[in-house]
Amino acid sequence: MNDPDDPTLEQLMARRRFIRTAAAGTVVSALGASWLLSDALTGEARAATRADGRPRLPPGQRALARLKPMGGDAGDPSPGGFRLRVHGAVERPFTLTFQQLLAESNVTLPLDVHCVTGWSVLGASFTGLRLRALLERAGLRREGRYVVFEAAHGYTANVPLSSALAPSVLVAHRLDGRPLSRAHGAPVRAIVPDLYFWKSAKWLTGVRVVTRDEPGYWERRGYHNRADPWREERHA
Ligand SMILES: Nc1nc2c(c(=O)[nH]1)N[C@H]1C(S)=C(S)[C@@H](COP(=O)(O)O)O[C@H]1N2
Ligand SMILES: [Mo]
Repeated sequence: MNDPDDPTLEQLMARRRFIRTAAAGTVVSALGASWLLSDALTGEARAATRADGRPRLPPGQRALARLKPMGGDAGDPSPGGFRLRVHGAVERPFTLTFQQLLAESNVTLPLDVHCVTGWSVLGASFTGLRLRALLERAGLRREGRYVVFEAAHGYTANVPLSSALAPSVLVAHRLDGRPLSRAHGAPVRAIVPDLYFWKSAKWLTGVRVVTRDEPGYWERRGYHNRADPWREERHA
């Protein structure tokens, strides 16, 4: 008998083949069972380790194949109406149009996102520019401590400057090669992959550097101020 915790090489190979096929969508469309894909992705993610040594899947999360639209008060999705203000504790505040943001976009990165409700998507492809580049262009003042993302209808999210400057933090306008859909924040959203997903403001209108912390929309409603998924900082 095979010990289920000690699979044979053939079983491992079969499992890998299954995951590949499932990830390609064939098993899912054939069976119409996305939970099967989620099980496979979750199993694979649990075994994986990030370059920084942390597990690929934070505790209490399961992997989904694609982002779930989580709602929110949508803003104007038209690129023509878009403006992004970079302001606050910076030397040279400025405003970008969508065309200017496109012109400065220079990265497409596979990023993992982790929703506090328990789902994660691993390696979603986001296109945009690094927040760090925008902040460098604006010139951070020494007293800056936090970034507040400002979004349509008053939604905000606060992120410590040290996290906001990470090279994986993006101002993004494409997901998996296509323009962001309205549900996912069109035309532009923030992506802060290493904090719970509520920090990733959709329908982004501003990036404000502040000298004192300003808890955002969810942080004022009982969610954790820091939101580290590996410490399960879900609620305050
Ligand atoms: N402007 C704005 N951004 C937001 C929200 C929101 O309500 N308004 N919800 C947040 C929450 S709670 C989550 S989990 C993610 C969901 O992003 P998604 O709908 O693209 O999956 O967006 C975050 N960004
Ligand atoms: Mo959320």
